[in-house]
Amino acid sequence: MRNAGLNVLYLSGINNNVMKVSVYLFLFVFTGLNLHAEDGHDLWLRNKSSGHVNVECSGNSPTLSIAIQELQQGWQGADNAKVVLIVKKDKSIKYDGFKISRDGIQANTDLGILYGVYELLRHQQTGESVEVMISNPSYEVRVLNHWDNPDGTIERGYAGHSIFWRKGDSSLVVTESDKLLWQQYARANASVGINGSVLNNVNASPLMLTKEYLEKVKAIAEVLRPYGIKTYLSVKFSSPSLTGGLKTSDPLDPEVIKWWKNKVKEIYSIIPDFGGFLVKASSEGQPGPQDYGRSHADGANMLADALKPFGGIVMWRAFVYSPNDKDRARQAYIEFVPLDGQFHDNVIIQVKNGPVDFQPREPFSPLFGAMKKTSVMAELQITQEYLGQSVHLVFLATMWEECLQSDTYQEGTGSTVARCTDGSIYPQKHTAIAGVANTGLDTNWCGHHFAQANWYAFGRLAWNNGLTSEKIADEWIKLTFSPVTPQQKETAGSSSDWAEHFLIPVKQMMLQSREAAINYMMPLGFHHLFAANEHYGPGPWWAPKRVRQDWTPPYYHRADTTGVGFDRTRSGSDAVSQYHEPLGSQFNDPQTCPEEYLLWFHHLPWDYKMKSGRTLWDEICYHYDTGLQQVRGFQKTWDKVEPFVDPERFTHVQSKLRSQCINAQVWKDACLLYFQQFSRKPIPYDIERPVYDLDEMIKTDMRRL
Ligand code: GCV
Repeated sequence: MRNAGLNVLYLSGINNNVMKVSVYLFLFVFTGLNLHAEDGHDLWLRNKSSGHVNVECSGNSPTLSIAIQELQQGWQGADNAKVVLIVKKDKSIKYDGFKISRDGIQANTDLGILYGVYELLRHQQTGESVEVMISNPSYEVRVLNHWDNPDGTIERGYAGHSIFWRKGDSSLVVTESDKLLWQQYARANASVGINGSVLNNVNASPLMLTKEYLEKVKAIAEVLRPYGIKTYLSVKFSSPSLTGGLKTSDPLDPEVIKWWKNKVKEIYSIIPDFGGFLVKASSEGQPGPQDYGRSHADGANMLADALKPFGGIVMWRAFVYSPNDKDRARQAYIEFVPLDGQFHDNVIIQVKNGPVDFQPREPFSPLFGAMKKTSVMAELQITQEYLGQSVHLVFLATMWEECLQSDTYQEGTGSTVARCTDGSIYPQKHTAIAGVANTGLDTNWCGHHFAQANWYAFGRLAWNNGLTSEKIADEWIKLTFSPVTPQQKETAGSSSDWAEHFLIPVKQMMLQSREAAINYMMPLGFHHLFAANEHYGPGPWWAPKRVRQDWTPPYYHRADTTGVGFDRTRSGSDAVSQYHEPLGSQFNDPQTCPEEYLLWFHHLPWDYKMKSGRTLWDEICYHYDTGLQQVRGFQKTWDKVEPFVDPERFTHVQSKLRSQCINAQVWKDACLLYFQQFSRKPIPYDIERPVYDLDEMIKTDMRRL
């Protein structure tokens, strides 16, 4: 159901340009309901050609054929123009980069040509002038991590089941519709420069390495290959003993080494361009080298050596923590920094952006820049596990930009996370970046139309880690929502009308959306306040006895009547000392610690004076309320742009925003009422009162167990 009071609402929005609005209203009433419906399946690739293009290409390959076809299908330049595609070595072009000149596109590889074509079309379709340019990717490997299980479920997936795997008798059958979907998936990835897919969950099933599953991987790889997407697999470290019939999976055991070598050989015999392995080992109960008294380096190097002759890599995750240390946030650094220099050159250590776990806001992981003789890559989470899943509209590019542009100071000012991982500072043999995918079988792929923007943003940042979120949002909105049919164009009016009434407000909403989520979920450095294991709703009280303490919110917020926050200062857990100066000292002192990280690093009294002059308690209250008000603002923004959006996508997003608003209210009420028990202070009287009852909320969450 669309907004029943639309006409009234829309009219009430008129201030100065009555005529223009009347025209919109007229068009909306008489044509708006017939706006071409869109289900979102075409993603940001909806634009069709508006004229003819003559393509000249000397080479011949499946990838070049796609490049030619894309140009013909999406061309929006001068009618009958000529474009020359040339594969020719040029030292200024790196990896699969490309050069766009007046005549056409040049690259070292066929894939570079395809990327150049997508760039050219993107410029045309977003109205950006096409200039002579060289574009090189920031990272060699730009990979999606799918947490997909062999039975088709997806860990932390919110957009339906896996596009690769399913359960039942037909689980390993490959149909024509499977292939079509994989091809559409590959095309979307290639269009933003993604060049790898890890096809299964890091909590890996050993099944994946069996002959039957490898045959399916082969079928997937064949569809992905022309688009330049390499396939990778997550592997279970104990596979030799689980499926190989060996007594051990000790990485130094000769039989184990031989088993992996043979397995790798078998994989390359059927998938010659296989990319390599992703490994979660000795982490959250997964088996690993430490089960045999060996180090992460022993484990990673053994696999790397097996892959080396074939050019494969190992992405070894640093997501490790045990309940025994006093602070989960310190542990990856403690385990990995002493191993710096011991990893073989085809191992890349994959580090989550923050030291805990993809929270709405974390400082960057101190591992970035600290491992100077090891390739290190960032792992970002595209799927919104901790950010409202596929219900909340949260544009994540701002979060990733914040992380990538954070200065680690490891090699002086300007040693940003981006530069510490892309080879500009350290001589890494391989450079890479990973994003945990948010795709599934939902028609719109991501569960929420705006979640597509996060997939898009990951690809764009992986290609160019210096892009701003503003630029990415701008491109995505234009590609995803610009009017394409004559009817839509008529409704939208001139491009400046469309920009004023659609592009600008929607972009603003996207750019504010992550800060809004932080405000209503976990402002001022709060983290992990989630109820139960679902990681959706609030549960600052949630601490069942049977659950490990470091999986419960009180471990992180430490609220009591004296104050709130995790003391990670030098007199606390000392996590601050893992940051290079001047950051260590800056974080250590509440006066110099950025307020957005205050409760991450400090336990402070409720009446601690904030920069605004308010007490900490009042500031917390205002942040929660601001977050809720921001979501209400997003609802207004969206309702107002209705004339410019097809009804299908409009109503979908409208309804998601309603749910987001309800959830933001729950977050605000739950956190304020819960923490108020400790602060013993009133919620400032100019703030709207909570509407939910704390006991009820606690009961509901307990029932969800
Ligand atoms: C794949 C968090 C998530 C888990 C995930 C894990 C990881 O703990 O909640 O679902 O497991 O991170 O990244 O390995």
